[in-house]
Amino acid sequence: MNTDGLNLPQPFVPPGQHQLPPLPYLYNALEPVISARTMKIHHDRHHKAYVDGLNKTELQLVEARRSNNFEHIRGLERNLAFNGSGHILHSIFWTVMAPGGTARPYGQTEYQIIRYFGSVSAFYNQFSNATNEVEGSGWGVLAWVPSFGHLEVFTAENHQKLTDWGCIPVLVCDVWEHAYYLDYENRRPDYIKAWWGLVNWDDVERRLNLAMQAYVPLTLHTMSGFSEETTGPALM
Ligand code: MN3
Repeated sequence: MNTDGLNLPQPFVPPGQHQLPPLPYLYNALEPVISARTMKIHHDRHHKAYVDGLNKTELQLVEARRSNNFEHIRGLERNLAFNGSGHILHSIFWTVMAPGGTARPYGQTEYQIIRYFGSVSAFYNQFSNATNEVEGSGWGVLAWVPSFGHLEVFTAENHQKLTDWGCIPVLVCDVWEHAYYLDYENRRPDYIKAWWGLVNWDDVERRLNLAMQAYVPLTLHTMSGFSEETTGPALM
């Protein structure tokens, strides 16, 4: 499908063509909260491994389709979700942090947080506790849920488990041990508490405004704003 001219925020990525995005700051920019050593290993090795794994899996799936050999499909689908989610969450993770952070949520983010969670502090407390309680390796995630029209806090085990389909992450906190162990050893709560000071709410605000343009309707016939003139044949 030719999507030229639609100004999509993300271009079509052919199978096996994902690239590791560069960090938007120097390795040592987030010190003392996150050390340069942790950032370098985390970005250059861990994130890169997910990009490489995603590309490899997509190319293996190209070959499986070409040869019509789906003997290994179960593992390939698992690797697809694991590595794809790892690539997406890490890419978001780097940009929702900035040296010194920005003070607090504002604008649409603040409005939607208060609207759903009741207060900014109630959201902070849920996010911090949920993220601290992730069993093993995973993430704390603030996501826009288009189907429900509100924000929600999720935890992701590994990268891909325990989410609602269609939700769009706008703020993520990596609590795999590789994200904090060199700096905090096993003190995950201390890392999370310090991590809040790095959150770049400008980026969260931009991500939320983009996410709120998405539609994952529960039922199509109740959607407003879509008419036959714009959608063609009547929706079923
Ligand atoms: Mn990580």
